[in-house]
Amino acid sequence: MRKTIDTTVAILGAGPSGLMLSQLLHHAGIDSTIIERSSREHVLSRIRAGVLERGTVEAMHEAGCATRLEAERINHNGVILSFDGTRIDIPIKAITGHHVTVYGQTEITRDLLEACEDRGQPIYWNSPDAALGKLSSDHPIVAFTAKDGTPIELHARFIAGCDGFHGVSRRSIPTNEIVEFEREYPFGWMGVLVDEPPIADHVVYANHADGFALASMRSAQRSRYYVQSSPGESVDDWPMPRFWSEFKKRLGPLGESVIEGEPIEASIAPLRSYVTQNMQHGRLFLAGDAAHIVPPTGAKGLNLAIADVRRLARAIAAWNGGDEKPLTQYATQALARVWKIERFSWYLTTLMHQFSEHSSFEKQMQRAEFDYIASSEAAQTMIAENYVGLDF
Ligand code: FAS
Ligand code: PHB
Repeated sequence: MRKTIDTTVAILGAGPSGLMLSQLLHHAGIDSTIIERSSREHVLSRIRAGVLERGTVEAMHEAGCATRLEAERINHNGVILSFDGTRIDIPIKAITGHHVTVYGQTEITRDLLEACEDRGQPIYWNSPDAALGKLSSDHPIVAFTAKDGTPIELHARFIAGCDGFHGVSRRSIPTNEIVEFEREYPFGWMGVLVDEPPIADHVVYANHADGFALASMRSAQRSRYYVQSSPGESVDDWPMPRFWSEFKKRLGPLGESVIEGEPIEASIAPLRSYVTQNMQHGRLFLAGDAAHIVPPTGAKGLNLAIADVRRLARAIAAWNGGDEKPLTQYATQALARVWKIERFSWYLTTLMHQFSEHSSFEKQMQRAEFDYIASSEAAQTMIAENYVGLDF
């Protein structure tokens, strides 16, 4: 027997955007129901982003979830770019007045999830078969099977597609209406998490003739390292001796202080830029990776997702108060900011990686851009104001 449940906002996905949206809506007095494809353990096991913009920290405060963040955060006043061993230290705080915050996405997800569970937020875990319907009506529905096998029909006022790039929400928009833009990069990132101290006080982005490397951290004792990998490679193609050799070489002099540790996590992620213009379709609103993907070079994916749901929560709260205008403006306003951040992520990815299809001229252009940044306050200001986060 199918069970019918009423909710104001049906949220697909218990990742950072879905959980943040539910928490912000709660603070606005609006109920929601979350449907998540995976298990609670799987969601909490994901190791992804590490650098937070000021807007993401503000959102955690608005959500009432910033206690651990404030206790454990690391503030970075700068970022380091390295090119064939030459480094530029960009003083982002001195330039913009803002710093960035190092605090892992895994912790963000945990803090939000615990706050949702503490107040009894309905979350249906292990529910992979959600199907969306009546999106053009005022009462859209989500039909799914709960973990115990009960068929459920969720009757909502809005559906929030926070189910990531491979979710069902964007795919529920008629294909003849979807407008999308995509660039797949000819490389991925092989990442490891090690319990060894970071090699520098700030995040290091390095371009070397043999490929990109990134040195980040999660705490004073835990580091997050990445190297550019080739298409089709898996973690098995990167035994640790190969990883350490490439990582240290690509970092130049900074690589000399690397302490090789046994990884507590290792994974490979493909890189792509993607945007759908359809961040709204009837009563379906897309947010986060469901609507757009950026290469992680600019540390923007998570921060963009949080900015979307911050905007969406405010729009639904305005609707609840009788003002529908913010909702009608959601997609246009969100996309205006998304495209600027897509540009920055593409720019930094293009500058800092080795492209097999690049001619010697394009390689010279990378070197010339790097030398210009080293010598130009204007160029460093562009990078700094994007890195700390554009105005919301
Ligand atoms: P998410 O993908 O995090 O969450 C979507 C949720 O929806 C998941 O829990 C999923 O299980 C669920 N879901 C999917 N389909 C569903 C369905 N049909 N029904 C119900 N639930 C469904 N960003 C950075 O800034 N820096 C990084 O270093 C970085 N590294 C990354 C590495 C990888 C491998 C990936 C995939 C992304 C990385 N990102 C990084 C980007 C990442 O942080 C995302 O921007 C961020 O997780 C976006 O959050 P959400 O929009 O919530 O999507
Ligand atoms: C990370 O710490 O995982 C990280 C930092 C900066 C990036 C991407 C990932 O650009």
